[in-house]
Amino acid sequence: MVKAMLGEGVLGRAVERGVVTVGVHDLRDYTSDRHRTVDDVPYGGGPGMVLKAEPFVRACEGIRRDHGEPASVALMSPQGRPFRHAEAVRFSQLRHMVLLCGRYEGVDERVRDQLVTDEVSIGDYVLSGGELAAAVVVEAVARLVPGVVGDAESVRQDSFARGLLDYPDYTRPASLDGHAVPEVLLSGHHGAIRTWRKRQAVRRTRERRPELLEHAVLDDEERAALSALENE
Ligand code: 6GU
Repeated sequence: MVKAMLGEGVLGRAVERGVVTVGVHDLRDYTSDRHRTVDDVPYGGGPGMVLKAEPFVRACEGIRRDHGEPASVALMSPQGRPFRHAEAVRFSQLRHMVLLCGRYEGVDERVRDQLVTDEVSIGDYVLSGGELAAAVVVEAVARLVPGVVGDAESVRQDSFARGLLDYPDYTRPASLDGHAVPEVLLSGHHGAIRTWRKRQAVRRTRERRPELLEHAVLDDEERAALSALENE
């Protein structure tokens, strides 16, 4: 599933071009029993199964041997620190990192003690497995690696890079079932368009994610737009 996802789209093309490399490893390949067992019952009892530490340890040994010491070993888990743009930037600057996917109800704590340098959550909800979360992190991090996205300017303009939500976009037709595109976008007046977009971005952010404005770096026009909204 993870291999299929990472082979698609912007990331898949970047991998084909050799700009980034992604390896996917199956924990079962790092077991030594006939049934390739990756989980076991929890010591002390209780519901559910716990992922064994050994397959993680052996997998990391193999990865270290083949690719050298990773700059981060991140465990995907709902107990982790929230994954945000700042973490994506930090990870994008590492030469090599490992993402460990937890599954079932838990992971033997010695995985954290012996291997993990970062524990990462993609949001306040529970996924049965960390695989989708890992794919989310890989996608978000890879976008920030130079050369992965063709247009570097579009990455710089991305909403969380600036700390504001995006302004609304429109494309043809100019009128759809009586719903017109805002006049200013058809005006050809680039200054007026830029000002309108900044106002829209500030308005949306204030309405939907006001907490983002505490850390957003605003230019003069954006600050003016925000004061205008606050005086409405
Ligand atoms: Cl990283 N893993 C799992 N299993 N569930 C999650 C998560 C990660 N982030 C939010 N929920």
